[in-house]
Amino acid sequence: MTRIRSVRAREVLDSRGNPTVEVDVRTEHAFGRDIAPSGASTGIYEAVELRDKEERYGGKGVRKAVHNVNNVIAKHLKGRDVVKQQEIDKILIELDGTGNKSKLGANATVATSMAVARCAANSLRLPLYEYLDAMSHLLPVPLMNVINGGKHAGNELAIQEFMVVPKGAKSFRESLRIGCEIYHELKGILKEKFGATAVNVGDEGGYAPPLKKTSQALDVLVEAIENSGYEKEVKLALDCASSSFYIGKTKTYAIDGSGLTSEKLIEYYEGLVEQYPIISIEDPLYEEDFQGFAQVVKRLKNVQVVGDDLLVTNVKRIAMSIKNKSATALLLKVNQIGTLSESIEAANLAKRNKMSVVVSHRSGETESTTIADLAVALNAGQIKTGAPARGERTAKYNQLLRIEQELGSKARFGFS
Ligand code: 2PG
Ligand code: MG
Repeated sequence: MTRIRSVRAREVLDSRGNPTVEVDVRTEHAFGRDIAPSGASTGIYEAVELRDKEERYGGKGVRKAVHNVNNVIAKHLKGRDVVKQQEIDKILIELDGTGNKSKLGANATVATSMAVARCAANSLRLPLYEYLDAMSHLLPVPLMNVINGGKHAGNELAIQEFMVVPKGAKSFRESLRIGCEIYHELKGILKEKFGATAVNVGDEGGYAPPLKKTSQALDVLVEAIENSGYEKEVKLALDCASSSFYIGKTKTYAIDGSGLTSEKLIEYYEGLVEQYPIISIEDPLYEEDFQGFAQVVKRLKNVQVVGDDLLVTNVKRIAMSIKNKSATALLLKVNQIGTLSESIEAANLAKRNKMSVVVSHRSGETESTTIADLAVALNAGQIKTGAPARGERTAKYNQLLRIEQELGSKARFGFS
């Protein structure tokens, strides 16, 4: 009854209007569908997204990845038991045979792997989070990206994401409301100070105002939080995505109009943390600098240091980070590694070593809600999935609202 009958892929669109891979998995009685997301500030150690590099869609077509699902993967998954996720992911890893999914494409494997899990959950008539872990009841605190910079916006802010973290709320529902109220207050402030064009939004739904300095963005954020009356409940988080403003030649970081060495950049972060209620900083230094990250962990004692491009959801890199004490949290993106099982393994390794786990979307997203269920299933305690606006972002927040309601009195909420 739970044997896979068919696996079928097609080319669909992501939130930036780029092609991506959607996969349908069917058993006799059940169906599961999922779609691969796509990053812009991608780490050099991420699993590889297969793109056609032909004329259509400016080279971004994914017909080869779709072909790989329909003609290679499908054959090998037919007849397999859909509830054996690890076994199926192992087949995907072996069929690919490379260290970085570059043969089949991580976009092909991730969409397949997630669609398999969805089909399995449906075949057992379970919600996805419960299928993935029946004991998990923790709703994550949202890290809501309300000001976009870096590669996600057309402004001059070096730092990519300015997030509000309503961790003092009593429930997920309340945290979402608080974040949303601040988002709207911020809109009013930006419009008044910088004109109507300042409230145009970036890739993740946050505003992309024409600001140049980090402190300008943080000042308006603090103002929005204070005006809304949530100083107690809300803290701030940054994703510097600093590989995107690191200049290899001079070993400096281009930020706020100057070129800072890593030592000066760490001092700069120390200053920010002193001045603003920042509790989490992602990718403070470029993606190869395990030693520099360790310095950040030491010097910013009360701040969570998150590894995204540094760790790329890869157990080998997480192990290196554990050895060097380079990060206190893992940013978890399923498409960075290419299968659900490998992502869960990455989360478990991080947790066993007392690292926090932040489940994350990509800047190019889809209507898939899988990461919402995954955040609950992993007991992650943190999710970052953009502003409380744009359908591909709210899809995840809305799914968490459903899960919270469904769990009822069993639901817990909190930062961990
Ligand atoms: C990040 C992500 C998601 P992208 O850097 O954390 O916010 O961006 O998907 O462009 O890599
Ligand atoms: Mg990041």
